[in-house]
Amino acid sequence: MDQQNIRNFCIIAHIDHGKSTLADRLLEITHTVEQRNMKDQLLDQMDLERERGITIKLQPVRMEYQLQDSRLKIKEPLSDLNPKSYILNLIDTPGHVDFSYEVSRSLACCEGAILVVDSTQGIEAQTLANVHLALEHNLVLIPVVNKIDLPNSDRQKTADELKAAFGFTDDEILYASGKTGEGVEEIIKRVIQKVPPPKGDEQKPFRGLIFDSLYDIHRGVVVYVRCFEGSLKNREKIFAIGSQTQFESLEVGYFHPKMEKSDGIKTGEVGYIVTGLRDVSKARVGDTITLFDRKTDVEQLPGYKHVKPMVYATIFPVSGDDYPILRDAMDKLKLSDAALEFEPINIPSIGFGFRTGFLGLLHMDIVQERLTREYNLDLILTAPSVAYHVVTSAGKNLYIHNPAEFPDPSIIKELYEPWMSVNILVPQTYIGPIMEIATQRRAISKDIKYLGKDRVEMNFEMPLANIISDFYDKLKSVSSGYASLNYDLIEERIGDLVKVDILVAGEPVVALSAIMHRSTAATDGKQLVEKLKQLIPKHQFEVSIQAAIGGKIIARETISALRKDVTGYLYGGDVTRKMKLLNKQKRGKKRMKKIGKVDIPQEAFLAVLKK
Ligand SMILES: Nc1nc2c(ncn2[C@@H]2O[C@H](COP(=O)(O)OP(=O)(O)OP(=O)(O)O)[C@@H](O)[C@H]2O)c(=O)[nH]1
Ligand SMILES: [Mg+2]
Repeated sequence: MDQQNIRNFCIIAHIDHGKSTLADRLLEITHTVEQRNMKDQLLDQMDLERERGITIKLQPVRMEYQLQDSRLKIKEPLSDLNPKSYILNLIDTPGHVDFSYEVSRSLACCEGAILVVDSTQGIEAQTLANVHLALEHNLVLIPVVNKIDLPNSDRQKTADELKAAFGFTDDEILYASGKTGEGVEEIIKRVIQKVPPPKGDEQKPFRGLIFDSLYDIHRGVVVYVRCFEGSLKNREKIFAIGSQTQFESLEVGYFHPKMEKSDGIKTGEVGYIVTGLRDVSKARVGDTITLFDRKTDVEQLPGYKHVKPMVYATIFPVSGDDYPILRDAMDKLKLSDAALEFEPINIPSIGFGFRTGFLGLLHMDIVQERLTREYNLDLILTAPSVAYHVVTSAGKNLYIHNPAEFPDPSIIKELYEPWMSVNILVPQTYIGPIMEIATQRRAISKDIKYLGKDRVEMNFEMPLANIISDFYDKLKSVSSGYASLNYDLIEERIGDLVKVDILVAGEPVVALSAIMHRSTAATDGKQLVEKLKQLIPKHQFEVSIQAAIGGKIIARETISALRKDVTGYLYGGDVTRKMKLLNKQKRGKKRMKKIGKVDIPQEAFLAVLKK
């Protein structure tokens, strides 16, 4: 295929605005997937994505499109386009803020992006954030007002917002329904018309960027690549420049969206390479692959900026014997989750685990779920914490990712915490209540901008610790679900923070301790103790729960001893699948870790998050 006839683009939007559904229609129009194999949000291939109805991972697919095919009922002739066959390389991306690293990696492989906005919602926080990302990559944007089939769709208002926020003109904006397919062909034509074909010299040696990867037990590491120069065939000797590793292209192919072998991959194309590598550290996302015997002629591509985790939690196996399985599972999971970071840690009285960095709480939840299902592990996660920076009186810098690592207050000279710039998009009627919940959480209001008629963008600066606790839930409830949120790190700032220790049955449990703002630590500590009382089960003996700041007890509750034997629930009769699932979830909820003499359930570790 002539390079001029290739288009590489992705679909970006706020969560749930209909990216994957629109991708379904593109797959149908281009006959990429046979009708009998079609299902809703086909590109959401992980079980977890399908169950939760959200996209978690980027997903590439290669489509072929015949322009001016009578079947496609193209209305007006496109004089500046050749009536030919086009290769459309699409990448569907997630919309949730926690997965924006997937978006930025996708953007680096594309020349254009379809910007989808749900016309029943209008522009939301990740619409703005993703547009900014796309513009940083110099992508051509094609704005699409989506879900126009819905009775409460307001296309004019949505178009006005697109014009006000990004300066689009009327004739640039397309209208479509991913559900009914209305307007979708126009999108394809616009992509062919507006998105430039990939540049790059076919004669040069192969130069490909790894933008994603996975581990296959039979075939080893499989890397997803965008070829920027040259070409690659099956069974060539290749070289990863960053990791300085030689290997072979055991199989090269395209995504349809299932992986299908081809003769090779050429300049401007997107495909995969089966490497056979077993050591997962040798083919990292962001690395450049070239031909082994041309390795000195090829310069490494810029790759990706390192993403910094937002929150940290420690993952422990419920049974210490599972630690080696967990270690292997984390290594493999990292390959299909490029944002995951971890290092081994040993916490006294709990044992060996991994201090793990996540991009947010949904990311944390997904990682725990994937480790549990894909590797059959029973895990406990400690409460997520942001990273603190301590300068000691001796002038040393300590980075603390876990309240358990907090140093003795007497040696702390300065203590810093991460502050974020926060963007909230909301109808203007909610300005008051949002201002209130934000300022209660130490936010500083910066400005309020109008986007279109009644939608506003509120900008704050706010400590990350206050965002991850319960801010998002509160925001949704005070705005009847209309507010959307995005945030970025600005800097670390000095904070007046203290560590609240939790003692269970007289023993400090470091995994339950929390770092809190001094002004609210006494009330928050008391609340935490009350919640723990509800969450920790009764034992054969009385269990006291105390909160202490610097050795001084600030709150105490007691869980009375168990009186009689409790027999487990028995389910009789016909057990439906649904019931089985419910039981499984119940069992999951009972996951506990024995610390000293006391069994502490998973929810107790997360109690500090809930207000
Ligand atoms: N009526 C109607 N519903 C739609 C349309 N497009 C998507 N939906 C529905 O909107 C919901 C979200 O659709 P998805 O395609 O999963 O949205 P997404 O943007 O891929 O979501 P994430 O990837 O999780 O960010 C689903 O319930 C879809 O059925 C549309 O054009 N019309
Ligand atoms: Mg999706």
